[in-house]
Amino acid sequence: MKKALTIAGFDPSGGAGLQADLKVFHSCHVYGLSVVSCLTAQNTSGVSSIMPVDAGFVGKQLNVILSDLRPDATKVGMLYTAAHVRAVVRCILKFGLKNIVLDPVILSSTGKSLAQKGAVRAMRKDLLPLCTVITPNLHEAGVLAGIAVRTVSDMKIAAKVLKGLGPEFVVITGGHLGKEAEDVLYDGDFLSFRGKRVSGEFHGTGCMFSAAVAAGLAKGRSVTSAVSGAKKFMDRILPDAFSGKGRLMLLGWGAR
Ligand code: PXL
Repeated sequence: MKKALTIAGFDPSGGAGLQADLKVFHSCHVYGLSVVSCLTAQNTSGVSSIMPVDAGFVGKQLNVILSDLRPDATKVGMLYTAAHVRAVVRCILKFGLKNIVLDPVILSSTGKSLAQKGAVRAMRKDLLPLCTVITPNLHEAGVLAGIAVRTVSDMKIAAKVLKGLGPEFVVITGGHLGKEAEDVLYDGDFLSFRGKRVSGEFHGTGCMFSAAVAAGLAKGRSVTSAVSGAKKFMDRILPDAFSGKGRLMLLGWGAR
């Protein structure tokens, strides 16, 4: 059985973070391991409060699980503090983890900060160079690259800057582009993935997309094939979303 690890935040709505990742892993027939970095109090309308887990305890969870089970891929989601980033970096190096997918979570879809400035700096400097693939959205790509990203040509400029920070592949997701929904993959050459644009405001799409990429890598797919598979997975689950009072929620099992 192939295994994937997620390191992410706890979302009681189950639409983002750990629980969303586990649903995707399960749905992709990959066994899910999970390490929690933060507790959040949130619902479909937004994140109300964040309680970071002590970084030493994040390290403890990682050391204990990784000294037993070896993930075939690891997805890194919400890391709130620079100490969280350092704990993850130490374990990636100590255990020689491969197939690292980073969803550089910075802001929630409703605009709450999900990473301190120091965490973003540490991500850029210490975590990006260890990543197989990073999956920022337009806003995250802009913050990490230090430029405004609004169009497909901005995405291409940002992808080059981000690749220069060390990851093997950069995928900038274009779900917020407007009419098109084009994702740009860059590893020195560009590849574009166009998906159907589904109208609506969704919760947890970035989490689920990156978890699906990690599941694909865990199953031995190439990055290009894992990204294209994850895009198809999202196209399948988006139309089945249900609504809370706020954003639309994705089921995550990908079958009607
Ligand atoms: O979608 C970004 C995200 C990631 N992880 C957690 C979250 C959110 C957004 O709310 O709560 C735990």
